[in-house]
Amino acid sequence: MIRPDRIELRAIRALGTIGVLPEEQARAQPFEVDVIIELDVSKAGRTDDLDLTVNYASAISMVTNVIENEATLLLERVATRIAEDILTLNGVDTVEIVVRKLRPPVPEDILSTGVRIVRSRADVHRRPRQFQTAYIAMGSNLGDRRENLRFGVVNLPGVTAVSHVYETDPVGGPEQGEYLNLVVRVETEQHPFELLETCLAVEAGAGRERTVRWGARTLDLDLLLWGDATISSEQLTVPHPRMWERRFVLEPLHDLAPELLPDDWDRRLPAGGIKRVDDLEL
Ligand code: A4P
Ligand code: MG
Repeated sequence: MIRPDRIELRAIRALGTIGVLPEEQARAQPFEVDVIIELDVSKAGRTDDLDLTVNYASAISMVTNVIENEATLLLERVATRIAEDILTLNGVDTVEIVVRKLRPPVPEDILSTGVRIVRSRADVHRRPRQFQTAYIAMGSNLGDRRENLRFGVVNLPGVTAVSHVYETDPVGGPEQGEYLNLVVRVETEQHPFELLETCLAVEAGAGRERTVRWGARTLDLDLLLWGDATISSEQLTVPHPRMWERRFVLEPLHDLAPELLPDDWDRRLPAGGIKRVDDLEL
């Protein structure tokens, strides 16, 4: 049998607080991870199209996120969590993960301790996945803004509530028109990185072209909150790093989940630049 194609990411390094010894909990230690992904790259090889293969940046972000942000005791758990996240990437059926703790704090002279696991999508999906509540902000200031928002709400899977719609002055970026903004609640089985991919696909469906940062856009989706997870990586930061300073985010979020906002949110933000308009007709 011909061996399957593989993508190999070797020696991804990150610092994490993982381990059962007190000194392992006291300060972050160096880890090294290998990720070997089995997937058919023949189409990407023929077409040079990134959408037909795995974006290394996403896989690397998943690794560093688990190491840096998830407090766990065992390397077995770290390896399993990384495998679960990588298996959510399009086209990935089997993945091998090696997690090494470099220079572990034991009296003996040892270079690394480690765990190697192989998991397939079937292993992970046998366990029922849990639903999480996430909040996503949508904004549009190009084209038919209301229709763009409607497109976003209808095409994003798992939407269970939609805030009022607000017309808002643009914040940051070049001269541009006023936005329509809203926030939706979704009940989702998708992990945060998967949900981000879904958001980017919905933006693309609405004809979004990325030219200028903070520039005008047909439809922008920002993942605000995913359960109470904290993620900080190049690909994804949750909670959304700028949400607490933005009235165009907090006002509609307050419609859906006032308990998630600090008591003084309204006083702390500059007033104005926002007015409620008709709700979406879905
Ligand atoms: N990314 C990281 N974290 C997240 C997250 N939590 N949610 C990464 C979504 N994306 C996240 O985003 C760039 C990359 O950010 C994504 O590919 C993802 O990997 P983008 O949408 O391409 O870029 P952008 O939107 O131009 O930049 P940015 O920094 O996301 O801008 P914001 O914060 O989205 O702000 N004024 C009003 N009144 N209303 C608005 O809706 N929106 C913006 C955009 C500016 N001013 C506005 C409004
Ligand atoms: Mg954005």
